[in-house]
This record gives sequence, C-alpha cells and structure tokens, in this order.
Amino acid sequence: MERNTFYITTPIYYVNDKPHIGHAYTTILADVLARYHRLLDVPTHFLTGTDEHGQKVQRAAEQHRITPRQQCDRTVVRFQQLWERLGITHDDFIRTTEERHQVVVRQILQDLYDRGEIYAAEYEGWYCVPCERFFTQRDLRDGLCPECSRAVERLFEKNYFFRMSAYQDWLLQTIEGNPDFIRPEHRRQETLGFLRQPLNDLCISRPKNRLNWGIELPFDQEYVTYVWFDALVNYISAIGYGADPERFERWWPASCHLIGKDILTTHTVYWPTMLKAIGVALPRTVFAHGWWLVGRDKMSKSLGNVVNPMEMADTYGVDAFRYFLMAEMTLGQDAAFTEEAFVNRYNADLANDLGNLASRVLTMVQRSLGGTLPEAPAPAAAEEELVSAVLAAVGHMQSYLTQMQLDRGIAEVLAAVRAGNRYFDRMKPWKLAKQGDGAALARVLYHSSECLRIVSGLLFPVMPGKMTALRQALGLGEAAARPRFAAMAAWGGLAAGTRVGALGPLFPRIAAASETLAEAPRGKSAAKASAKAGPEAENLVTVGIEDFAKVRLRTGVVVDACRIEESDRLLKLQVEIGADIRQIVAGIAGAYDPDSLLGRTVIVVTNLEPAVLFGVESDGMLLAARKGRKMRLLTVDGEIPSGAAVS
Ligand code: ME8
Repeated sequence: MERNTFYITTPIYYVNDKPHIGHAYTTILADVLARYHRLLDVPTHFLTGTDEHGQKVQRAAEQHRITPRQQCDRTVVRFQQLWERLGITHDDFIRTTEERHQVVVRQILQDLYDRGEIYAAEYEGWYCVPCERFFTQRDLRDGLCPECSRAVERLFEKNYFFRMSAYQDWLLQTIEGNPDFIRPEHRRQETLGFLRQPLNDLCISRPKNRLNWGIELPFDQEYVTYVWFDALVNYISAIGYGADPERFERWWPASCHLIGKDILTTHTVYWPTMLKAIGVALPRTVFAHGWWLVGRDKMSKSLGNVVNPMEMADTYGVDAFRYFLMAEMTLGQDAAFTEEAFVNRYNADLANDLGNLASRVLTMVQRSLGGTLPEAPAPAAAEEELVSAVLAAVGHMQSYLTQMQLDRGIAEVLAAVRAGNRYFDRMKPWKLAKQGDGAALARVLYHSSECLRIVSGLLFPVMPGKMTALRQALGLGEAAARPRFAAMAAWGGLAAGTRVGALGPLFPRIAAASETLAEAPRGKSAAKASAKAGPEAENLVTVGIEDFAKVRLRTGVVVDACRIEESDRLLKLQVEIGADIRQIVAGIAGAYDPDSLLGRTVIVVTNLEPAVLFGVESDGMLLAARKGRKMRLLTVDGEIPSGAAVS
C-alpha cells in the first residue's frame, strides 16, 4: 500500500460452466480490497474477466452441441450478471477472445520466437486433458495426473516450447530475495520447493488436429496457443501493454494477482518467467487464498454439493453473503461452507450486534431528539472505551488490510460494534429520556451515532448496500456511498443539526432450521392435534430437572415501554436485569398500557435466542399466564432486586 496506485486482478474464469461460490469468493475479495483502496484515496484499477479458449471450453461446447464461440457468449453473461448482482465494481472485464487481447498474445509469441525463446521440438509425454497440462513420468502420482488424480494420455507430437528452464536460477533467487512476491509464506515455500527440482521448458502450443479453439500461433498455422500462455497475458493486455504505454505504465506492475491455491504454479513459475523473457517487471504480489469446502468435502458437480452464489444472494441478500465469505475465511487457509455456519454468523454478528445497535440508536434519535443530532459534545471519560475501540478498529483495519488479514480487520470492527452496544446499555438513554435529562441524552445519542458512522464506513467495502442505507439514515448525504478512511480516523464527524432518518430492520434475524422445527408444534395443526387428544396429551412430554435448568429465569424491572407502531399486540420494553438492560418485545399490548408497566418486576427468560419482531430486536421473553383473551404477567411476591435467579 506504500505505492500510490493499486492494481488488483482476479483469475479469469473458464466459461465451460456457470460460476460457483469459489469464483464468487475470489471476485468479492478483490472487490472488497479494491473498495478499501478507494476509501484510502489510492487510485485503483480492478480487472476481472473470462478465459475463453482451450480444451475445457471446446469440450463444453461439444457437449452442448454449440460452437465454442456460442459457449463463450452464453456463459460469459452468467459471470457478468453475477458480478452485477454481487455489487462487483471492476473497472474492466477482459475476455480472451477479444481482439485487444489476441493481438498482444500474438505479438509476444512472435517476439519470443524471433529471439529463439520459443523453439519447436518433438515431444513425448503424459497429458492430462481436464488440466490441459503435460507431465513427465516423474511428475505423475501413481501413474495419474498429479493435479487432479485422473488418468493421463501418452502423447507424441511436434510442439513449440518456451525456454522456461533457462530462468530457473533467476526465479529461485527472485523469490528467495522477495518475500512479498508470493503470499502467504507457505505458498512461497511450496513454489520454492517446486523450483528446487529441475524445471522443464513449457509446451506452449497445441496442434489444431487435437484442439482448434485457441489463438493461432503467428509462426505456424497448424497450431493454437496453449491456453495458459494465452490466459496469463490478460493481466497486461487489458491495461494496454504494447498498445498504450502510458496506461500500461500507470498500472503495471500489478499490486496483487489474487488467485486460488489451485493455480499457484502457473502464476508463480510460468508467469514470472514469461514476463522476464519479454522484459516486463513482475507483479508485486501473487496472493493464493484457500479453498472453500462444502462441509468437509471438496465442492464438485459429481458430489452435487456445488453452492450457487446467485441462490445465496437471493435467499439471504447480497451483503450478508459477502460478509459471511469475508469474515469466515482466514485468508490463505481453507474454510468450510455450511448454511448453518452462515446463519449462525449472520445472527450473531449482523442481526444481534450491528443490526441491534443501528436500530436502537436510530429509533431513539427519532423518538427522543426528533431526528436531529445535537452539537458534537467532546467525548469524556464515559466515552473513553467506546471511542478507543472504534478508532482502534480504524487503525487495525488499515494494517490488517496490508497484511491481507481481512477476517481479523472485520473482527475488530465487530468488537467496536459491541463496544457501541455496551456503551448504550451502560448509559441507558431511555432512562435519561424519562428523567428529562436532555443534555445527557443528546450526548449519548451523538456518540452512539458517531460510532455507527465510523463502523458503517469500515464495513462499507464488505456490505456496500446495507452500509449505504445505514449511512443515508445517519444523514451522511453524499458521503453515504463514498466513505473515506481519513474521515473515519477522526471522532466527531457528524455535524450538529444532521437529520437522522428511519431505517427498517437492517438484518432481520434468520430462524435456524432447528428453530423452525421447534416452532412447528405451536402452529394451528399442532393445537388441533392436542385438542383432539384431550388434556392428558399435554402430559406426553416430560422434561428432567436438568432440561428445565437450562432455561435461565431472572427477575427484571421494566424501565421503559412503548408500543410498536405497526402492531397492536406488541410492546417494546427496556428491562433492567441486574447490571444489564435488555430490549424485549412482548405480546402484551392488549393487556397492559406501556406506562402502567414502568417499575414493575417481571420474570424474564434470559437465555432465549434473540429474535426480530416487526423489525425490532428482542433479547429475552417475559413470562405471563393466559386463559383465553385474559393475560397477566408473572411477578414476585414482594421486594427483590432485579437480576435475581428464579427457579
Ligand atoms: O483456473 N474455493 O479458471 P477457473 C475458492 N481460467 N476458490 C475457488 C474454488 C473454491 N472451491 N474453486 C474455484 C482457471 N475457485 C483459469 C485461470 S488466470 C490467468 C486463468 C476460484 O474457472 C479460485 O480463484 O477454474 C481459482 O483460482 C479460480 O476460481 C479458478 O477458476
């Protein structure tokens, strides 16, 4: 990040099939990194695209009984539509069938051929069709392809070779002397290990009688270019190599080629030697991320476990999907995708922590301050923990970005969100409102809003849609969709008089599959079933004392209560439970006026999973007795402090 430009690339994806979660992951990650650099005011160029030549695409076309060109044109749209849906902000999308790319590939081939860097030779070796790669006998593992463990074919043919072996020592030294070139470190070691074995020359051609879907060699019409020798060039052809020197100089060398660990050798051995041969500087970093597994399995069509990113975005929303992928994977390691993990993280981080803070703060600014922020009061001792957690998150996010530890940066921001919730609980603004302490109330709401301003900016690259909505509600106007790191690093950015708007639930809680099942018996059919079965049916389920003991019951005192506008059944309560204040939504509006509840002692289930009702978070449940329409809250028989255990 010490450079003044940031050029990031994704692999260009094969158009043999529709995109899956792996493609979505790399592209979202590149998008998040690009967006963070824009927040830092670093001129950024983000390239993605499609790899349209080669055997995989030709095979897919044959299977679909269409031409390779049709295969490309049909499939590329699926990638482009997905990127649009996922909010990807690439500056350029390159297709290797475009003329601007093919010209450069031909130019490089001719140049290398003219200088003897490419030569013709009879080749005999093992060829893996799906991987489109040749292997020597020594490379094979148990006689199978070392990459995909499938059967290999013996091939004899004339081909063209790039003198890659000549660069072996140079490449070893370069990688040894430049720890940032391949990241993370264990991938650097993997390439170094590979390079300590003899390095062969690279076969860069395919005879047309075997494969004709590719860029024809400029010096032999009987051959097309090996798809990798064509594809890697996209990183320079797209930014004007050989055509627009000024543009090329502006962006090259790339700051980061982001790749999956599957394509390490091509990017850290083939590509640097190709660049060296044409006299072009190496990219600063090739970063290889880990693999998304589905549970414990590799994702594969045959296992039928391929995760469709479009479906995830449709079911859970684009931002939540982006958030999960970024927060869950420690960059460089593998991660497991399960919907259960997704729902758990969503509910914990987004519904309970961030969504809760946003809804509490915005609602109170509306209700108690008429939606207008006061003059910025200087933070005092009470705000110390909050301000330092939030500003520390800004610093951490910046340094974790440089270290490519995005998940850690996000964890720091979530820690700041939790500090925001703690501050709110500790300062009890609803109490201040009741007591009519306007100055103290304004101060708490200002600082809570300020916390939201900064954390929403920090999370903007990950969840641009939701964070823009939150920032718009915070009255940030133009800056809502264009946060800046510089503006986040200083406390007090919200101007006095800022109009704060209402916002629906940002992240409504998702009911986990297990909860849905647990809820089922409460439905109509269950009620009917138990009515038919008679009163004794109620006794069918018995629980042991150890099960009953799992339910945590505490006394609480209602300190604030109001109606929920859209519902005539629900009240929103703030309940003090010992040192804690919980927001609880209770279906008691038919039986109690809000004001009549203030100061009452109630019994609260405190370890129920939080839920969102009518967009309002509810963290606990009150106990009540009911018969028909009549309902009365459970309370205690005499004085006892809030927070007392009930058993
Ligand atoms: O290799 N987890 O294209 P490709 C995480 N055209 N990432 C995954 C993944 C998974 N399970 N599966 C795939 C090619 N990816 C070449 C690249 S570049 C000059 C040419 C991601 O369509 C990951 O980024 O097979 C991986 O490197 C890429 O998809 C491979 O995509």
